[in-house]
Amino acid sequence: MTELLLSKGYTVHGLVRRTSSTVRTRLDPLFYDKEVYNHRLFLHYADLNDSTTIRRVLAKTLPDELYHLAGQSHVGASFEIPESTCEFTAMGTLKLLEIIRDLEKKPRFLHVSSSEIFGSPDHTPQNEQTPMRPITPYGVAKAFATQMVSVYRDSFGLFACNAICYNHESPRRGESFVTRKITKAAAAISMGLQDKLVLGSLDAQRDWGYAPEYVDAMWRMLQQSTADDFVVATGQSHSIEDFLVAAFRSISLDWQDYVQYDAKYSRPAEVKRLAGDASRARECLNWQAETTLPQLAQLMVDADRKSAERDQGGPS
Ligand code: GDR
Repeated sequence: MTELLLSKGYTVHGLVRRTSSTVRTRLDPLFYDKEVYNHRLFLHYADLNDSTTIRRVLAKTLPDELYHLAGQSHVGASFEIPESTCEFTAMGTLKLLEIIRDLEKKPRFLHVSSSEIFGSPDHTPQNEQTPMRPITPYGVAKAFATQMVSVYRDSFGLFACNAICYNHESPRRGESFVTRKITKAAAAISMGLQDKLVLGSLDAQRDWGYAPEYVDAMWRMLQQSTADDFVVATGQSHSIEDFLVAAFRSISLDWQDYVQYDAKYSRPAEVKRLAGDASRARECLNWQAETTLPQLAQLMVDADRKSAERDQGGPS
């Protein structure tokens, strides 16, 4: 998101959490770019449960647009830490809406919602009218946040939008999410650095797209004349096995020789099948997903191979 906004000439103020580690690998290329950091990109310490600090940063920086992508985003982990998931993902969003409501100059607000709000829907594909029926603590938190955005838009006139995003992946995906776990393992296996990959249930189907395309949709949403919600998805549902096949095909190996099951990666409740209907985004935003699942798997495996080679001291 930051890179997209910088490429469009924006000045970006990012909020980062204060921890004892200053490592922020995803931001490093921008952080070390002397023409960017502290010129067009500024970072501020803040936390979703620290309203005072966020209020102060917003009052000082007076943003035109606010993109809210923060929160506890691991669905499986939300069963272990439901309270903090709701604290950040649900209440954190409400706190932001409350702060914006009080600002004299109100920024346009984009909340990144999730297909998890649909839980086990009656219909496939889902669209903006599909009822929310979440079945995971994370999904419940996102449903709360999504509905609050709509309440603040209707009741207080905020320019506030929900981007109802289906799974969006890239080489920057966290290593505990299934796509990255697979591509990182495939890369390591192809280089003789790992000999197995342990996963949970392979039953679920997801609509996997490429993250840079999804942030473009988010940006387009805030350029509209009226605020609204949009499903952001490819429309194609694939099984985890499809992703395994694509990732291992790119290194010419058979995934079945390497994958093992461990119940610890299975969830107490599982969203079985999701596919999004992004027709409104196509019509109103002139947006559609381009990258296919095999392309996505290939580019993630390639990036993981390069990174493993760098770690090994080989070519980059
Ligand atoms: P998801 O993504 O829950 O859809 O949420 P994730 O990659 O975690 O899981 C996808 C599916 O894979 C199954 N699975 C495993 N998942 C993980 N993480 N690790 C495993 O070892 C494993 N084995 C099987 C899962 O059970 C699931 O069915 C993502 C997140 O980015 C959310 O924040 C976002 O809102 C939604 O996508 C849209």
